[in-house]
Amino acid sequence: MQTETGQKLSIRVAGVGGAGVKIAAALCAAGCGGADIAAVDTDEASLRDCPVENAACVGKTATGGMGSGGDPATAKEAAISDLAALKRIASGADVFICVAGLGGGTGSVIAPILAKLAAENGAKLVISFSLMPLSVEGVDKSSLAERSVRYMRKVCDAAAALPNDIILARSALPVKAAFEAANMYAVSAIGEICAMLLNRGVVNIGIPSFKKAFFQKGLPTFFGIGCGKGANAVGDAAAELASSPLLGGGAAGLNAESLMISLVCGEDFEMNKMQSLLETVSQAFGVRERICFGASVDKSMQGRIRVCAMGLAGNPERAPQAPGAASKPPAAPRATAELAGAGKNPPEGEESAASSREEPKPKKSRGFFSFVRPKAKPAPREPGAEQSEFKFVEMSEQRGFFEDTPVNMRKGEDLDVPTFMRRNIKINL
Ligand SMILES: Nc1nc2c(ncn2[C@@H]2O[C@H](COP(=O)(O)OP(=O)(O)OP(=O)(O)O)[C@@H](O)[C@H]2O)c(=O)[nH]1
Ligand SMILES: [Mg+2]
Repeated sequence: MQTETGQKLSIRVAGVGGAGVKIAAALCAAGCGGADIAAVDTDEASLRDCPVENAACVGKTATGGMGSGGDPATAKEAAISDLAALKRIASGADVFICVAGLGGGTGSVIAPILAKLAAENGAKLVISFSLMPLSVEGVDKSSLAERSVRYMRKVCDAAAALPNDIILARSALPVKAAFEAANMYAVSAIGEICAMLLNRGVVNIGIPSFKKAFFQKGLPTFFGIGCGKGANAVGDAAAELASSPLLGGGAAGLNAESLMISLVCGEDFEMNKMQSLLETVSQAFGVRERICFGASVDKSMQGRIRVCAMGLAGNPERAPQAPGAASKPPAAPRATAELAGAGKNPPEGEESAASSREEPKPKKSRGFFSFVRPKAKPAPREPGAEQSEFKFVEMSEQRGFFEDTPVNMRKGEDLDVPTFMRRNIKINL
């Protein structure tokens, strides 16, 4: 595919932090044809094991080359000290795709910084894929991850959050294999986006169509996948997609505002079935406009189809992580035509028992990415002293490090303000 100026479209995928670097290595191994892969970390050892040539270890002075140790303030210091290296990675591509596991310091902080730098330095399309931490990893990580993903939504055209909780769904695979299998969701999704944009499909999606589907920044981006085979391939794939746990609770409740459908099918897949698939999927998501569609043929998919849906959710309450929705792990992803051709299909996901987990208690916001270190404990209260109602600081004063982003307003409500504050809900304990 070419840009408006007739130049070949360039795509760079940057893996950031431990998980991101592993995904970059997997993309490299799979051959994400035509896209240029880069890796960024604060941990030298993680990059040493990675075959990606375009790699940058940033912030050695701040971290000693040993990672941020889960500390966003250290990761921010690392980013600031090596801004030129980050700018180099973020510049020079028409499409910039950033992928990271969130919850640690490096991915949560440096991935959004890279996305912002890319948007400011000529990328026409900026997309992010974030793997959200397991809820058992604790509220600190999930709260940092959610702030990071909210920031991504503001700077990226599309910012998808793939919840490890749901993907891994108490998998019985060995830990390394389970993480690798989870990484293949990101590899698969990125591979398909690259295939669509780089003109290797039957029906291709260019940057303008992509932008039409992702017409507004700030809304949650959803991503789901469904597979089908045999006579009822269309019905099965559409049903699996519509109930994909990756969507965090079914297609209908998303109130989707837009939809990008990507189909990979065998050479035998018929036109009328393709039309029926499009109808069924767009009905399931309740979208009639802002739909874009891409399709590619993969010889190894004879009799089978795989359909991915990505779009903007109109329902702001649909969190990127939906604990409890993980009754069943999502359909195992298959790599793109090229990835599959390279024999790099991911391992099959396995069934697991329903897992009901306690939702972590939401943490009080300390402002968006402000990285304020916890204050010393307050002096004990005088016996009998009355406890007054805690007054939250105005949200406009809480935007912290990324305060330069526009306020995320929708239907008169600032979506960065937690619902209970926006709607003045008081919780009686
Ligand atoms: N799916 C998947 N998730 C991972 C993997 N490794 C880590 N994670 C998740 O990603 C989160 C962040 O981990 P890392 O990527 O190692 O953290 P980092 O960005 O390197 O941050 P620091 O090491 O703290 O500087 C973790 O809390 C895990 O939930 C992986 O290989 N696959
Ligand atoms: Mg790390």
